[in-house]
Amino acid sequence: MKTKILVCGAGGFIGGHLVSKFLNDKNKELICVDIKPFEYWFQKYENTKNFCLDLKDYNNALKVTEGVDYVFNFACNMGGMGFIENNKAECMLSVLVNTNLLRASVKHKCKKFFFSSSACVYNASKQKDTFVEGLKEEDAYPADPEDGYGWEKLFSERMCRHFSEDFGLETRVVRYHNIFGPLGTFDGGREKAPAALCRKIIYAKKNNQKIIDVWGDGEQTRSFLFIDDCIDGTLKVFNSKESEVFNIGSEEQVSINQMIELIEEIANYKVEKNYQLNKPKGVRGRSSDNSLVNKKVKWKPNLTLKEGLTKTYTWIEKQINSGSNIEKFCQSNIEK
Ligand code: GDC
Repeated sequence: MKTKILVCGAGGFIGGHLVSKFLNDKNKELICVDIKPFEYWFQKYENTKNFCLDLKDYNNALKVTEGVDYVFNFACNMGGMGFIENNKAECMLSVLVNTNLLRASVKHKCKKFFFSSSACVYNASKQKDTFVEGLKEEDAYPADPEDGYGWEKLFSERMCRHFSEDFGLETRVVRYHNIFGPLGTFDGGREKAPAALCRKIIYAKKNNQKIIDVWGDGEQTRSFLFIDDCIDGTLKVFNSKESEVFNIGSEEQVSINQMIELIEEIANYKVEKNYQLNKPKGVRGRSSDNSLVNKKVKWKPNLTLKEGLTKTYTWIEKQINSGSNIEKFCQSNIEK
């Protein structure tokens, strides 16, 4: 008997990479779901069962979870700061997806449920300075997460915990810290800083421009995790016996200006920066503390930021040069 795995949000960035990782395993049957029409999926494969469905509808959640062993939920309405700061209600509506999937997984007696949470759950007071101490899992409480998106993630984390306690559904939850890499969003409004800044420098170099727009003063700090490390960490947590919430992030904290310098080196092209102080900036400083996940699950990232950015830059440059239209999907779920 093959293991039946459901990947929700399979047309998106992390979901797509997980499906691709599972593809060669002949013992797995893959069911892929995304709200996006198929032509907008970052990765779509012939030998998987693919559904374009809205999981905010409980009947759809029931349909796709039937007979499934493992559920991975990456499905949510999200993006970088430019998206989540301006679409708080849309982001919070993702709670319906996770709620429906949890209920349907209990009903169909699924064996394990994975939920993708975010570093946006962390308490704002711990992120007020640049080059902050890495956030430990316990720093999510007392709760004061990112408005909208972060509250939804924190609530859904707790729902997983209580579904586990009350209904015996085994759950795994991780908090991703700004995941980046090829086959992800780099344009259209949902892109995060690594892809956005690669894109801006690629365009500047192509068009011989000397100046790029940078949101904020460039001194704000973050850590960024390359997608291959993210998938490795996700599977290590999923397959482990540990059921607490873990960070999946990098401890290599840089300022946005420092990340731009790395991209300049990769591009072999120098730019001047037009700092846009009225654009979405998010927290002042954020990074991951991996001690817990390292101790309990034996996971740590392998790639440096520069190695990950090199792969990402090369992929985005190829998309831009080939006129790819991969990133044009930006749908509102609310009928106005
Ligand atoms: O968008 P993001 O990568 O999300 O932005 C990081 C920092 O980079 C922000 O301070 C932003 O102002 C700055 N920045 C400078 N220029 C640009 O052109 C740009 N585009 C973007 N997008 N940012 C720019 C993210 C969430 C995610 C996810 C992760 C978890 O917040 O948006 O949905 O949950 O956190 O770590 P970021 O890191 O603030």
